[in-house]
Amino acid sequence: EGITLETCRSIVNLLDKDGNGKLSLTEFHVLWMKIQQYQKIFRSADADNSGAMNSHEMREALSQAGFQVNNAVLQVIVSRYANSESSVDFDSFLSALIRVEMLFSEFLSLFRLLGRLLWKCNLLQLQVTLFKM
Ligand SMILES: [Ca+2]
Ligand SMILES: [Ca+2]
Repeated sequence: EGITLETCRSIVNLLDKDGNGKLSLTEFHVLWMKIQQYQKIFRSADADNSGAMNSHEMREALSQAGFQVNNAVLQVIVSRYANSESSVDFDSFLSALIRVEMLFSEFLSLFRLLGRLLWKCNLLQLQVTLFKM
């Protein structure tokens, strides 16, 4: 099964840690491991062996990949990536998981940034408090 150009682009965007637009050997290695991992998840979540994910199987796959999503999010993902028979083939599955992973990592880095900001605010607060004493 082939992988579309769009999937390739999202993969490169996600894994290009140094942002040079290319995948180094190390980055490529991460990609390879990821594809194998997702392939394993795809096979194990495909309960009826149809070679595609329905929304129920998709939820199982996402949870195996470590992403707990609610019904609303699941519906959005499935309607975005499913074909006319409401099933998600491997290529779309790969795009979907990579997209979800990107969103989660963006969310995490936002969270970390927020944490650092809060920490700085606390330090400032502490300095102000100490100064007043
Ligand atoms: Ca790179
Ligand atoms: Ca299936």
